[in-house]
Amino acid sequence: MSEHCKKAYITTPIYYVNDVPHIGHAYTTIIADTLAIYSRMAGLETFFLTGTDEHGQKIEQAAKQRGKTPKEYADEISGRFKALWDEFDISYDKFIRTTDEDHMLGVQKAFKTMYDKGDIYKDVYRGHYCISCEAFFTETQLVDGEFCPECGKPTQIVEEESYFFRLSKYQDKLLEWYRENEKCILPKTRRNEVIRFVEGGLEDLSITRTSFDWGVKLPPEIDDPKHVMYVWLDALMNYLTALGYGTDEKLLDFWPARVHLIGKDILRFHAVYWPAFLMSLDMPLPKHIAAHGWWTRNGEKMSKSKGNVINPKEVADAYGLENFRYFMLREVPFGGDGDFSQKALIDRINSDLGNDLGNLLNRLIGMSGKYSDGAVSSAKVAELYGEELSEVHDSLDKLEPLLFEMQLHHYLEELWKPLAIANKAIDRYQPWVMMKEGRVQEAYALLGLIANILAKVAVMLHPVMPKTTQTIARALGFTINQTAYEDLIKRKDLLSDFTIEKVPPLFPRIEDPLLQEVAPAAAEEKKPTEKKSEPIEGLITIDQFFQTKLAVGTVLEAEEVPKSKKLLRLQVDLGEEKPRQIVAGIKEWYSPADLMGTQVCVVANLKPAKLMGLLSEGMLLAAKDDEGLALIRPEAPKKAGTPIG
Ligand code: ME8
Repeated sequence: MSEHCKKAYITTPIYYVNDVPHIGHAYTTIIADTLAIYSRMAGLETFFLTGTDEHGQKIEQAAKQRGKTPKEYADEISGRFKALWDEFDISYDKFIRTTDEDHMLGVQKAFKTMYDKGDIYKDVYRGHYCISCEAFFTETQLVDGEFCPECGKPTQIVEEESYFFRLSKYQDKLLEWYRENEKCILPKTRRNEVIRFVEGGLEDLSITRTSFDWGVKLPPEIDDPKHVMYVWLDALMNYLTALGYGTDEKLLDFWPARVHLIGKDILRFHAVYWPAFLMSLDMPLPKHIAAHGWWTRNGEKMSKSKGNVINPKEVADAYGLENFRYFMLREVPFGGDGDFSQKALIDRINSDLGNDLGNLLNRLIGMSGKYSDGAVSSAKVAELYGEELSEVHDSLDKLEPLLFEMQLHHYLEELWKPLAIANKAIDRYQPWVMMKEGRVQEAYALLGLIANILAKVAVMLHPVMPKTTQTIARALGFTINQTAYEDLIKRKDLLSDFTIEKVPPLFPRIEDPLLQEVAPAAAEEKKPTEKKSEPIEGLITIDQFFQTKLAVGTVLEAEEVPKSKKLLRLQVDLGEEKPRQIVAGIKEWYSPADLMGTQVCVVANLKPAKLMGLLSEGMLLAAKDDEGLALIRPEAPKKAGTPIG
């Protein structure tokens, strides 16, 4: 980071309120949070913005489907995003909503400024519009002449009066910006992609709609009440209105943004439209637009219909929020796609965090307790272990640029080198031998080296794992803050002498997946591990229980099995592609009409079996006593396929 840049304005996309937060949203937000914590620690004046995008036809429709007004609906979902970020301790400075009054005023001011400049004109638009992506496509971009190239849904032909932004006017200026600023779009491969797109020619952009209502109106001076603003103009402007643009401009000196963090899905909007709008407004351009890749689950795209969307809270609750943060940032090279699997997460926790970091601290606590009653000193560290120390500092020096160029996986990889140096030093110098041979000073200095390495690593890991690293720091007698960063990292000072505080192991080993898998592709992970726990007096472990996959099913069809006194044949929806056929011995107690449309509980991973020549792909849960049999059903209706457990 260059010295003259004392401010850091960091943003996430503002998330649409048509969906509840999932791992993808958490990923972007956690990266931004990491950068923000680092910036503050490094003494930069930092402003971290996140929020929700609440206008547009998509939201209007989603609200209608639920019998709510768009605002009621937006309040609810926006609240869920905010609540999750609060629960995740995300250190945002502002949570913006595009329904905020001052945001809407700011957007109107921008529209008027561009209009007065001659960059906006009125015409008629005819095009193929995808409601889901809120984007127009040309005939040639469509798939099979009809479907959206981004999401695959059918597009509509829309012909309407519209205001246009002269995007074409900015083509050359944009190309100049990309070419002169090698790092304006990260990773660099994405920049090449954008350059190719813009070189292909830019058409003017339709920036108002008359076909729906739920959006920011045009400025009163333009007086054209049937138009509302295109949701992307409204949304992108949030980065400026959050700083008070057009209303109370006190914070506007945070502009330009140091980095807009986004997913690769919205690169075109951020790397083409947004800088063009800014040029039209005569505002400086952001320093970086950084686009990360896509998360899939066990190799599959996540989707609501597959029921394999990862709920970040569930993962954080099971595995620990900070372990999850570390995993996401370490697992995938920024810009590349990442696959979430519990196996990969467990490996990272056990190996990187448990073995490399946690054990090192445990070893230090153990050895210093034994050799010196917990007293640790930095005296003689530089003298006796200067080579190790300088290698450690070399690694630490490389970190900051990696962080600000979004190479977070490299950052963490590099940060693990000092830990390897520390672990290697213990194995090589064997302090227990030193103690035996009476080389006490050397052994103490070695412990001092280990403590200093742990302290420095903790400081640089702090943005990724804020609380865990404070616990490490506490054990080592200091607190992580700007002073510690200046002293231990910038000035390469060593720790003051301290007495180590014992802390419980930070990363207990995890043997088996802690969450039940929903996707069948997860079979791989469910393989029993080598180390199986023995049943104690008929008890089973939670993992053994979860080997039985129970789910709520909806009975779509029911009929008697000819010639059978006992059996009914059911078609049961378990939220999968096809309903399951289940043949159940319940005819004595239920007629087909009793069952149609009702819900049942199903053992869903039972080996299929044939009953009277019919394949049965599951078993219903029921309770039977002297008075007869009763099916077990959910107390309130649940979506077909909802796991039980
Ligand atoms: O696009 N993997 O909002 P959005 C990784 N409102 N990241 C993912 C992801 C996945 N599977 N799914 C979503 C919008 N994301 C607009 C933005 S900004 C002015 C307006 C993340 O709710 C990723 O950051 O669809 C992506 O860019 C963002 O969520 C899209 O969120």
